[in-house]
Amino acid sequence: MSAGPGPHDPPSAVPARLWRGLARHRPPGVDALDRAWRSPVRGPWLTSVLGAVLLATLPLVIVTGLLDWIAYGPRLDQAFPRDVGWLHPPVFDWPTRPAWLFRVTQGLHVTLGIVLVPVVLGKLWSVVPKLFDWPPARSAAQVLERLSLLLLVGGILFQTVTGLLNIQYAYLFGFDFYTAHWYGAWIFTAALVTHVAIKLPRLVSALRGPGFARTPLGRTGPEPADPDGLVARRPGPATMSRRGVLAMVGGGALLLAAVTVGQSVDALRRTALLLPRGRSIDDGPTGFPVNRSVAAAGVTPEQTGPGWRLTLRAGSRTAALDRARLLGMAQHTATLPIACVEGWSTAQTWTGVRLRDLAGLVGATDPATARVRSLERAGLFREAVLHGGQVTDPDALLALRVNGVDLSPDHGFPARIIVPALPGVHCTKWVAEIVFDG
Ligand SMILES: Nc1nc2c(c(=O)[nH]1)N[C@H]1C(S)=C(S)[C@@H](COP(=O)(O)O)O[C@H]1N2
Ligand SMILES: [Mo]
Repeated sequence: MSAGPGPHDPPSAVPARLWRGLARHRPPGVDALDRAWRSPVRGPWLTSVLGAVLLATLPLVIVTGLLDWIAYGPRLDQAFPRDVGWLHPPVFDWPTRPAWLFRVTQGLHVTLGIVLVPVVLGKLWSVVPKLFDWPPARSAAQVLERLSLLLLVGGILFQTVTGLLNIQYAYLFGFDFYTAHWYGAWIFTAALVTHVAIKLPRLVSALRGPGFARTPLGRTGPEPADPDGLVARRPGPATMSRRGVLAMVGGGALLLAAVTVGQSVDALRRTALLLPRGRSIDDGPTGFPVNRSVAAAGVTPEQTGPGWRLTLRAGSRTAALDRARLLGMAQHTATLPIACVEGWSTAQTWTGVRLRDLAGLVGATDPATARVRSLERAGLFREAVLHGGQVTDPDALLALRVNGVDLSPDHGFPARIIVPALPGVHCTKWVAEIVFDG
């Protein structure tokens, strides 16, 4: 155990008289909270068990979040946010293999972010009296630590709330989600690294010490007073054992997992109760989730009717193809996922023309990029850029059919992009034009 002063002793850095004065003049609310927070299960062990779970899982949420940003294509100037200066992970061209890569990274990011909510809340509950510690400052180091805690707690709440609202398409906040979530992630990560650096030794020693995983309610009592002051000053009787608390937190996490994994696992789609898109879909060949319907996109039947042409360009060469001409070209079939950054994904079997064959039609044998334009003329989905590898992959398609039938209007008829491991947002529907560069 650490030598230094205990949590309720006067610290050496503060003049003794000032300290006594502060300690005497406790704000009324603080005393009331002290009396309210008497649970004897609070202490180093419970906090460390929950902390260890978060230490093992939160890095995965952070890394998959950063990977999602890379998948959007910062090199193609289409990652959100766009201008991040030097503050970004190493950037690379997002690969097309394995085809399920983005499905897994974004699925883990969103699903873990949801499933960990009870663990985060449990962890906050276990330390909440510390947030109202009085006197508020003992030493410069402690002030810094409390500031980092503010960023840590504020950071995880902010990231969780903005993330949850985003996947429900509830833009209740007046700022750009991507920018806020991006900078929030860095602030949270910095605070987390600081916190772990400070607390890791405590976590290890608490987990090495006596365990409470088997202690029943009848024998549940407080741990001895600890240097961090996690143990209640005046503990009351136990109403729940520590293993009961862990079972409640774990049960909550499992329950959330059970109603969430269906958004990424086709066979379990009906169990995805939290999914804002695509549970109320039919069983037909095109009855999989729709991100935005043709009506919502403002694309009209006239635009997609017999008069529709696909325009191809490379330098000064152009070609215009109708759907019959495209169907007359070599057709290729591949089972590939659509993986939306908002969390859901689904694998379907697509048939259409290889993008590299289309590039060849206008003499672009090894294009550096392809700019895909939609009939939708305004907004985010007007244009998406693919890098060379995403054009030349043998499964990179301009899909005309799905699961053996023509694309439905909502899924992008007459033609849409589908490329292995490409984020759903770039699988442009209602394609009008493809420009090959370089
Ligand atoms: N033109 C256009 N293409 C689009 C979209 C859109 O709104 N407009 N949504 C994108 C997003 S975010 C996703 S996840 C996929 C969803 O494809 P689906 O609606 O066929 O399932 O289409 C992508 N292509
Ligand atoms: Mo999406």
